Amino acid sequence: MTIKMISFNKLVVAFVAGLGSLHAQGTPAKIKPLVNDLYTADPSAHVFNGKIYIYPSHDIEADVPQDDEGGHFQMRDYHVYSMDKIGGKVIDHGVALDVKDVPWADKQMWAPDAAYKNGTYFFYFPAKDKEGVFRIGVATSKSPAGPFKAEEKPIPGSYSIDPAVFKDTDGKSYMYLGGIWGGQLQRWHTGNYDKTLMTDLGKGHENEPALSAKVAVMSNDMLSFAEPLRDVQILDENGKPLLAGDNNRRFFEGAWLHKYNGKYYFSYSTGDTHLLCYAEGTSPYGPFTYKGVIMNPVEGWTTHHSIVDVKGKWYLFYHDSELSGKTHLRNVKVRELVRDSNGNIKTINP
Ligand code: FUB
Repeated sequence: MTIKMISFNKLVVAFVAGLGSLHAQGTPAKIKPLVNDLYTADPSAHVFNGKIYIYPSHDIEADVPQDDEGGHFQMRDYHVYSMDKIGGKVIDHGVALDVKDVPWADKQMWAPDAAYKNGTYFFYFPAKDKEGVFRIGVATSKSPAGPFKAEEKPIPGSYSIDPAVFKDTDGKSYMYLGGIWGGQLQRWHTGNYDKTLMTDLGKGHENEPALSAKVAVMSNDMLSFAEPLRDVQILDENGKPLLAGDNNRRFFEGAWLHKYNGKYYFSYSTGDTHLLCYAEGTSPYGPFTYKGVIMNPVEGWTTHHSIVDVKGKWYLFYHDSELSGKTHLRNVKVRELVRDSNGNIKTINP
């Protein structure tokens, strides 16, 4: 697949959002990529000032061979996209942040997220520092579209990947983060960085509790954690922690939190089993009880999602590899999220 670059002056208009039509689950509907002129992945979507903003990774071909550590994901910058409505025109606001403008970062600008507080937009992103350790950075702007200016240092005490910030109805913001294998979460298992832990806890640990995503409430200025990171526990139907060997249900990466009808929904990717799953709880800290699959595997190795309320309807943003057929060159998509009358999310078969 060749990709065609279309650029106008300041704003680059991406192709019209290809939604096909948003049929209810079970009805075959062709969901088209939202952006066709760049490869995009890991879409974190938010509604700011009545507009939908998408904060994705920008996939590139760097000719680095594929490995279990995600060495082939060598992203160097971010673009921000916006739409007036689902199905509307997708506007590319250009480069919002480049690795060369982040003093502490070396490479691999992975899945980002954004938040707003008191007139400032905050852009959170993981990148490897000069020692090859993933940290979470923060950059700020007065516009949701950027460009963003990075802080000199990563967030103190941060590690691993995939930051996702949830603002609760009481105004408190929480950051969820973590990813195993290439995301290095397992290397922090003992509290200190252990380079020898490559993918997860390893053989012989299958019956131990699975590694957990982490969460911390953000400081008032949104630039640091107000407390040490805590485990996000996911329990099974008997109230027992999911086990490391439970690959179809345990957390791998790509955490997201949303609140619906007063309940907290923690959702995530199971990585090597390619599912998007969710668990439900009564506090943003958890514990969360495993509920089910949001989406079955897409084309490609990973998927990574966000869930957002757009004028009372809920949508799932995610990615697959339709445009390239290659696992590291992905494209973002959106489709409606459907629930039953108890709030349970209906499984999507992409
Ligand atoms: O895009 C790089 C990594 O792949 C993300 O950080 C993960 O969530 C996975 O989508």
